[in-house]
Amino acid sequence: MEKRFLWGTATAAHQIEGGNRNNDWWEWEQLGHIKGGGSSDIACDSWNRWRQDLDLAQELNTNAYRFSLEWSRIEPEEGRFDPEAIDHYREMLQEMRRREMEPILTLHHFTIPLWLAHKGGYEHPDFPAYFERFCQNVVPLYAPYVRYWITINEPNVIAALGYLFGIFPPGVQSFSRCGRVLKQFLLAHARAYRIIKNAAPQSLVSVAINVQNISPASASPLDRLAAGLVDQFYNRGFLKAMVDGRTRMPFGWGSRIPGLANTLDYVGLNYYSRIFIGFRLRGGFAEVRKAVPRSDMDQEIYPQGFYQAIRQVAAYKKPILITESGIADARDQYRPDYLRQVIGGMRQAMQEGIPILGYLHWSLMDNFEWNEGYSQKFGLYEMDFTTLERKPRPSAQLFRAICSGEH
Ligand code: IFM
Repeated sequence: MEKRFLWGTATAAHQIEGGNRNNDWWEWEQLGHIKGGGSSDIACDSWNRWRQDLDLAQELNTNAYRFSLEWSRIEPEEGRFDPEAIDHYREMLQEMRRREMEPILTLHHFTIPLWLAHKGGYEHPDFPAYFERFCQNVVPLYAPYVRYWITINEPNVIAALGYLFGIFPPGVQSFSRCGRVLKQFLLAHARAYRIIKNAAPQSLVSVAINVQNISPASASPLDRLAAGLVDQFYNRGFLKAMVDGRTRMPFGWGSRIPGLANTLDYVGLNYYSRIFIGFRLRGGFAEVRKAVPRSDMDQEIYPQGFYQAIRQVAAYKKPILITESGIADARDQYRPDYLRQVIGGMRQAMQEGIPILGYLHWSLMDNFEWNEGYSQKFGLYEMDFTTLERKPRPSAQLFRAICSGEH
């Protein structure tokens, strides 16, 4: 078990690297799905500036950094693996080790190579095998440097936004297809888990699950029922399946997935906000909007829910790593208080004996926020997307003080 508490920031390749036109998101951007017409073309140019970004992370006095591999750079064509891209990420890992920063490596964060997207993407029957092949080609090379692995970032978000609400690629709106994709992620995770454990038996593997605080819109039994079901489907089902190896609604009816049981070494927890759910005759449930304080991204500012989210995932009796938490707040009006409150909630949970390995703030700097483009600013560093200058927000100082034990 890690001795030092991990304090860090989190990023994802497609959101910061720039200069890559080879994945499904790039194509989605070209189709005009992004707010403000934005594209990931340059993003933060971190493909070239990653050393400078590690400097920024170190200036916060962090000792960990979470980032992701861009599959479409590493395997730009089916079955062809690019040695330069592979070396690029290895160099990053080596540099982090030199700086005594713990890398937390995400193998898949929202994007797939175009060749795979054009074949049917996550729904292709061989998606788990394609992911396995990708992992086989990178995991043994990176294993000497990595202890904490995340196979898939927010499988529940990709399934919900891409296959139920249709606002992420491929823009599908179908409950059954959403369920099928979740099952594909479980199959893919199980395969990746084995590869990682074979290469590095001591390493710890998880997904990063997005946990929303889901509350009933009213005290009515039907609203409670609807909220409970959404909570099960969205927050709980995937992790439970990783523990007992069985499918459940919405991705099955109890069948066993080979190799899946006990593939949750720790819980990677991403927390942002709360939603209210009400019962509806048509569709079963709907989000109910209440008059609550909201971030720039229209999410309720609800740091109080963080403690509850930790309590919820503590039920799996595994160590917890906070793999993301943050707020879209261009003017840095609410972030300092948000930070103080989530760290307070985390400390309370730790005092109660819940094992927490670390806290990784989303995000190091403003970046390409998927369908929201550059309109949402999650960064501790403010980014000028014209000059690519990075400037610390006041919250960066606060986070530095927290990481230094001064708060
Ligand atoms: O930017 C995203 C990230 O890619 C996944 N989790 C939520 C973040 C903020 O919306």
